[in-house]
Formats: sequence, C-alpha cells, structure tokens
Amino acid sequence: MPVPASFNDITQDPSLENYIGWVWYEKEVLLPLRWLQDDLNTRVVLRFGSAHYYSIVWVNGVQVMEHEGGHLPFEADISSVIQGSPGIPCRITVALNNTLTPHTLPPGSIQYMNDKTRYPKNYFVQNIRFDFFNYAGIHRPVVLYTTPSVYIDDITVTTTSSESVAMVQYQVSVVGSTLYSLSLSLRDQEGKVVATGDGPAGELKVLNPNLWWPYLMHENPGYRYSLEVKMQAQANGALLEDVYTLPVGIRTVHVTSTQFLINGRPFYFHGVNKHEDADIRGKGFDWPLVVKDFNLLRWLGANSFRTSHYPYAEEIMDLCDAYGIVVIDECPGVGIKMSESFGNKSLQHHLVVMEELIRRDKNRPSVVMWSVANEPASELPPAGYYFKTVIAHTKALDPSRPVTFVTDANYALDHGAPYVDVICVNSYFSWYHDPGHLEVIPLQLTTQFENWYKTYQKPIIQSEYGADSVPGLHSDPPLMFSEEYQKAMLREYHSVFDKKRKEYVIGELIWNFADFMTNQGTTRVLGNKKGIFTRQRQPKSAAFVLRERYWKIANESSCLPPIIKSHALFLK
Ligand code: GCB
Repeated sequence: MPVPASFNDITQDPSLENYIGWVWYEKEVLLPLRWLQDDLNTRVVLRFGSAHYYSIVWVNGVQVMEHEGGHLPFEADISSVIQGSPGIPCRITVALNNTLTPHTLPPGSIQYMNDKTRYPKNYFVQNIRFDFFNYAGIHRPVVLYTTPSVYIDDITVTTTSSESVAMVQYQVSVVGSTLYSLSLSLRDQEGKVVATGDGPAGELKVLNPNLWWPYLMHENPGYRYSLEVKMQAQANGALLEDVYTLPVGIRTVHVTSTQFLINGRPFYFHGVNKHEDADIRGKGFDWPLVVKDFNLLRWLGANSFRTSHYPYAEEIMDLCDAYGIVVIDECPGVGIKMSESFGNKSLQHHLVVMEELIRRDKNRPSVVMWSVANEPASELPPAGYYFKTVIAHTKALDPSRPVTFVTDANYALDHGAPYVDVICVNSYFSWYHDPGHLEVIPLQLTTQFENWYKTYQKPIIQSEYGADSVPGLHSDPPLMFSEEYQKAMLREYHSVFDKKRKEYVIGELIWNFADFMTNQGTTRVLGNKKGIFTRQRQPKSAAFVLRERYWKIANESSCLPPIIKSHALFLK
C-alpha cells in the first residue's frame, strides 16, 4: 500500500473500498549508522503527518505511540528503541482503525443488522453524518528526523503593528535541560537582519515592517520574515545546538460588528470550500494536485478558503502562507448530530483536538479564524454548554484569533451562536429547500441575513451555498443538475451578497471548489457534484461566472494598486 494515500481506491478489491476496522502497515528502513549508535545526544523522532483515525505504532516490536483522530500530526521519540542495534533494519509497524464512534471527531456509529432474513451474520454498517467519503489510511508523509537531546520543542509567535512599527512577540520552549541559551534573529526577504533577541520570551521590534497581506490586496502578498531561533546547551560533556527557522508573517486581525479587518483594512472573503479529495489517492497527500489547486485558486481570483471539514496538510497551509490565501481553519468537528456526541467524553476529546490544531497552525499568518465545527445539531440544548466550552478553550489557547463554527440551524434556536465572533451560515435555497425554485433565493437569503444580524449584530459569512451540476449537462431554461442551473443559482445569491456586503456580510465561500467523493446514495452521482471544477480539476461553466465576480470584487477595492488591476486584466 503506498504512503501517503487512502487505501480505499487503490486495489480492485471492493471489500477494501468500504472496509471498516483494523488495517496494518509495516515497513523496514535502514537508518544512518550514526543514529543507531549509543548516542545520548541524538534524539530520533518518528512523525506522521496524519493517519485515519486511531493509530498504534511499534518500532522493532516495541509500542512507541498511539493517537486518536485523523488530519493532525503525531510523533514519538524512538531513540531508546533503535539505539544499540547497528546493522539491523528498523521495523515500523502501524495498526490503524477507521471506526467512528459517537465520541470520535468526526463522530459516527456502528449499526449491526441483526435481521438474519435480510443480512448475513455479523453484518454491520458504519453510519456517518457527514457528506464526504470516509477515506482512511496513512494520508500524509511519514518522516524520521533527529534533534539534539536538548531541543527546541515549540515556538509561539504573535504580531502587532502600526504602519511604521511592528512588534513580534515570541515564546520558545526548550526540552531536555534547564541550562541553555537562546538567541533569535529576524531576517527580511533580502536576508538582512532586522531585529535580534535572546531568552525564552521577548519582543522584537521591526521598523517600517513589510506586512503580510492577502492575495489581491497588495502587490506583494504573503510577505514572510524568517525567524531563526538558535539554542545552545551543554549536555553529557558536549555542546549541543538546535536551530529552527520559522517563517513569520506580520499581520493583525480584528472583528467589528460589521467588518473583518486584516491590518486594519476591511477584508471580504471571496473564496471557496475545499476537500482533500481526488481520484485514486482519496485523501492522500499529492504535490501535483495541491499545486494545481493553488493555480486554480489564483486563476479564480479566490483570496480565501475554509478547510472544510478538517485540518488540511501542513504543506497546503505553507502555500497559503506563501501566496497570501486566507484560511478559516476548521477542526474535524463535522457531523456532530447525535445527542451522545455532546457529552463530556466527546467534549474532552474536542478540546484535545483543538489543542493539537492550534499547536500545529498557531504561527500561520494565513490562518485568520478557527472554526470548531461544521453544521452540528446546535439547536439541541446541550450544544450551548458544549460550544461555550470549546470556544472558550480555543480562545484561551489563542487569544489572537476570532473563533466561529459553521451553522445551518435556525437563527432563533442556535445555542452555539452566542459564543462565536463571526456568524458563518450555510444555506441551500432552491436546492435542498424549494428545489428548482431559483426565484425564492432573493427573499429567503435576505431574510436569512437580516434575522441573523438582528439577533447578534455580528458580521456574517455565507460559508456554503451551491448546487450540483453534472458537467456537460445543459438545459435552458435551467433545470437542476445542469450547468446552467448552477450558474443561475450563483447569480441569484450574488445579487443579495452585493446588497448585504455594503452592510455586514463579510464573505462568500462557494460549496464546493471541486466535485468530491461521498458515500453512495440516491442524491449522489459518483459523489457530490457541487464543484465549480470537476474532480479532475476542469472548469464547469460556473467557474467562469465566479472568476469574473471575484476579480471584479478585488478590483473594486480601492486599496488595490494598479499592478494587480493589470494582472486581473491580463488574466481575463
Ligand atoms: C452541507 C455540508 C457539506 C455538504 C453540502 C451538500 O451543508 O456542510 O458537507 O457536502 O451541504 O452538498 O450537501
């Protein structure tokens, strides 16, 4: 089985496609001899970018870690297991279980079909309440790396700025000794040192900073400085040195009752929702696919996306930082529908997942907001305490970013909405509601926005809207599932967005960037077809409508310099 990849679509075996339960991976690797000698000063780490969902890992038959949940990295120090055995290959064994229960994230449930007249013995199905295929496997790269035994374990950076001066606050945690020294230097993109510091916490002052700007908001988006953190320590008679270089984008984020401000300027999210999903590889990380998607985002004039409905690969997030694509970073809290999933056990796990996500992505300038869930049953009374707790925990871990969750509940019944900073609402007027009736959109969408705003006086993002279209299916007048219907639906929504974005609507994210695989069902034709691109990343007619709109919105923004306008013209 290749790594990284989902195992489901790789073979011709249909039982593997829908397999639920334990799978085993094993690989022998030859390690550098230096790592295997008894060396108290070298720490060897085995790291998984992600694996779905519950993993137990052994090295040479010794259990070194277990981890619950996909989409996020986990690692273990394996030095003591491998050292002292030069010449012997290192055997890495992984047992992976993709079963979802009411207490996992996302939640699910196993249903045994006990009617012996209808199902074979021990027949069961995995029920899920989310709309994407439950791909499993080792989805992201697995690496072995070393550090000295005293090492930089974590760095946290936050930034504040005015036009002429910025402050970069840092905190560094070192593990392995209390006797160490730390020195820091911040370099600009020309390699010039612009500030220096020392010690585990402090502040660096940057005069005339180059701010990190979103794509299409500045001629040089995604500007990042390099923060070099150097640690030195004496251990076991040797001088140990660990150096880590962190890209740092200087930018601020603020939310008012009607606006989302990046570096003090109003930011309008014109973007997409995505999935990690493609033919054959499923949710497996794939560089060509990722780079293609970024080229499509830039072609589209999209300045943002939401990581619906789980954290994406770190490599994707690196590109967002570099290209200035703004991210609403969502945890795998999708399909939280059963009342059992609002209990203490689920809540504790949700808090841990937020800790893991924030630890991974806290220093990313592209991440401007955390989303703790998608379309939970937030009308259930326990959702109030649940989301109050998850959001408070998220804010305590990271006071620098707003927090939201994405709702499709009725504005008057939603128990979680009081705790969010931005209202993110999904609606499918003329699709799931009043199917085929495009004419209801203006009234229903206007009412939706007005109800939410009247209740909360918080800015609103239309975090999903869309319609399925089967590429190549045409119909005039537009009928559902045709490319024309998808386009017409977009236009109806857009006319309302254009009115409301003058007031408090701060963004629109189409559902979805590309077609994606789902469970089989009577409403799914080889998956969900709400993509504006096909699963193979070819544009449907709707992609051109959106492209024209996004570039127009970007150009209307008065702060855009001429260079971007000409870029836009050139692209058209
Ligand atoms: C939604 C969900 C998304 C689905 C989409 C749809 O509200 O958040 O995961 O894929 O609707 O197409 O039904």
